[in-house]
Amino acid sequence: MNELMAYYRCAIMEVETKFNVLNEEFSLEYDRNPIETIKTRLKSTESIIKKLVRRNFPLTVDSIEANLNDIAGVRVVCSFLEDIYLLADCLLQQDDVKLIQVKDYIKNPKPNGYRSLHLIIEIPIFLKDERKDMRVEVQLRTIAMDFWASLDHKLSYKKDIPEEEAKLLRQELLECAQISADLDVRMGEIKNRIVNKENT
Ligand code: 0O2
Repeated sequence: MNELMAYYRCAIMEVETKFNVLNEEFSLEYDRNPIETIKTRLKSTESIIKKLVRRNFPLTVDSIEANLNDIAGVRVVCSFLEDIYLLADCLLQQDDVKLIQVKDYIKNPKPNGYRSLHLIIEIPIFLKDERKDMRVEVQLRTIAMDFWASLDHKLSYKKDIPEEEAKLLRQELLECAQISADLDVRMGEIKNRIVNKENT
C-alpha cells in the first residue's frame, strides 16, 4: 500500500509539472498566466476503503489500482473558461498522456449546479528499473466554479442542518451556480474585448 501511494504521489508530481510548464510557456508567449492555482491531493486510506466498500470492490491493493481512478487528484483553477479547454487540449496532446475518461460537467452541469471538467488520464512514471502507468484525476475549473464547489462541499459535510433548511440552501446554491456561470461568460467576453483592443 505504501509503495502504491508513493507511485501515485510521483504521478501527481508529473502532472503538476506538466501544468506548470504550460503556464510558464503561456506566460512567455501571451504575457499572462492561464492558471491561478494548482491543488493536489492523495485520497486518504479511509476514503479509499469507503469507496471500495460502496462499490462492492475487493479490499486489496490490486483492487485499488484496478478499480479506482481518483487516488491521485490534481485540481487546476483558471481565471477564464476558455483556458480550461485550452489547457486540457494541451495536456491531452502530449504523447505520454493517455486519456481514459472525460466528464464535462461544464457543458453538462450536475443537477445541483456543480461545474468542472474532469479528465481521467494515465501517465508513466519511471522508477529505477521499471515504467509504471498511473491514473490521475484532473479537475479543471474556474475561480468561480471553485468558489462554488467549496461552499457546496461545506454544505454536504454539515450533517446537523435541519432538512428543510438544507433544502433551501441547496436551492440557493443552484441559483448561485447559474449566476456564477453567467459571470464566467461575461468576464471572458470582457477579457477578450480588452485583448482585442490591445492588439489593434
Ligand atoms: P474529494 O474530497 O474531492 O476527493 P468515479 O470516481 O468516476 O467513479 P465519482 O466519484 O462520482 O465517480 O466521480 P465524479 O463525478 O467525477 O466526481 C469526483 C470528484 O469531483 C469528487 O471527489 C469532488 O472532488 C468533485 N465533485 C463531484 N461532484 C461534486 C459536487 O456536486 N460538489 C462538489 N463540491 N464536488 C463535486 P470526491 O471523492 O467526492 O471528494
